[in-house]
Amino acid sequence: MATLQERLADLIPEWRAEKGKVLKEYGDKVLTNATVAQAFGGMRGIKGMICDTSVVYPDDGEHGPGGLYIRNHHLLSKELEDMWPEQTFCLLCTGEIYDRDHDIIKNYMGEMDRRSQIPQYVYDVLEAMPPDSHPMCMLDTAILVMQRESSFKQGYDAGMTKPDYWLPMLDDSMNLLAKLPGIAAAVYRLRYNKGDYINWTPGLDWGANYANMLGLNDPTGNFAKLMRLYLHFHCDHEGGNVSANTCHTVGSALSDAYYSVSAGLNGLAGPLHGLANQECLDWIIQTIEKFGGVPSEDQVREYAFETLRAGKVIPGYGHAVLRVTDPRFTGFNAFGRQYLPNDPVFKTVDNVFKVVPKVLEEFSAERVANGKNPIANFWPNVDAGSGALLYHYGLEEFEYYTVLFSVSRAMGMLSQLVWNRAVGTALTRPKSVSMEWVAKNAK
Ligand code: NMX
Ligand code: MLT
Repeated sequence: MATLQERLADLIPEWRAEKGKVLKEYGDKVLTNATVAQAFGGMRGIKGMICDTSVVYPDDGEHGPGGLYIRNHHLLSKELEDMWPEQTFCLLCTGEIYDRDHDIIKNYMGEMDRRSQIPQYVYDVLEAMPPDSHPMCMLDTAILVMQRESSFKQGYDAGMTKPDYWLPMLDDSMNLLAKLPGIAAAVYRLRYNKGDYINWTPGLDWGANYANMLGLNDPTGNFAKLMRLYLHFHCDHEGGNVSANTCHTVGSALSDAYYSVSAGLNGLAGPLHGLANQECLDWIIQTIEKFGGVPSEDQVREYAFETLRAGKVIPGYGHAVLRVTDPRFTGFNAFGRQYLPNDPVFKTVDNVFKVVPKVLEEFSAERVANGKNPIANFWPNVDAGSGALLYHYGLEEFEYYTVLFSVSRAMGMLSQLVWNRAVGTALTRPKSVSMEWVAKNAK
């Protein structure tokens, strides 16, 4: 039976040859010129790393619609419709789409069953944490504590050579992915007093297994459907976002998958990155509470300005790269329209979408008139709508939402780590300069 590892073993020599060719032909070409403003501005727009798993196009253009392309397929393209996360991970790793009955997927699902057992010490550590710990802190701690399991670390200590680095990285990736839904579900059940942990069900897919282990009532199976979609949509967003970039940097020091992914997820836990999904739903619910029901467009406008004038951001809007509506938002909206069109929280998200881009545009003009930066993007990002869907199915603990994002994003970070080990990416170490250096030399 063909396995993901065997397929990668065929593909990796081609990637290495391609890297050699690209370096030989274009090695001395300039990718980007960086300005002082960009160095102060979070390196926005600086092209300084290579990532093949996915690309984000800011706008619509020759490539097609703007947004996320997983291995050259637009997120909302026909080929990626109804994709299960198992297929997503294999696509991220290989660039190939396999049907669910393909040997590689069947074998991968068997590996998930085989590796899904969570060590008892992980539960012990989680249970010893203060009961008000943030679910993200619990998840990241659980991942870090499993570092002792790392095959990469063992191989490295045993003298493994560079061309083989990708093999234990893949092994660590599969071990971590198999355990993550169970750990994340345990965090939920422990943190919110939901009763006993629920075990992994062999033969059930990754998304449905996670849904099942959370333990919410799902008579229609639509929550499991949402979880598959959610895990597929959040999987990767090229290499430069805070979590992927952090994971990449930590991994570049040959730190193993446990250190690297845990580090990346600590970045995802920030409110300007993945934590925005909890903040978004909080904002939507506040709007409903303030106006005593689904707010009208005028009421949304009023509350949006109130938020902005209080010096806060509108969570779920704006993006560091995108300049169009995030296709992940569009995809979640389509799910909402199909399965919960009359849900008041979903309806509010829809009203917010009708109003907030215009509000941000007006507010941006005010900012500019007051000598501040414009807001670069007025459109919703991935976090603007997903919470309403989770809330509908009874997952009402907002603080937990970034954990769901994390379980998915681990696929992107791990596939990037495997790719980096396969092609032998170098230690990350950009050069910094001081303000004094700028003042002396920028002239
Ligand atoms: N509401 C209010 N102000 C905003 C918003 C927003 N939604 N988006 C950007 N701005 C402000 C931003 O704070 C900055 O102000 P200042 O110069 O005073 O610091 C100014 O506009 C320029 O920022 P941009 O160049 O438009 O955006 P940047 O690339 O720096 O940041 C985000 C991108 C996503 C961090 C920013 O749009 C934001 O804070 N959005 C709200 C939080 C959010 O939704 N984060 C989730 C991102 C997706 N994810 O899941 O990771
Ligand atoms: C992501 O999915 O990582 C976010 O949209 C943030 C980003 O791409 O910078």
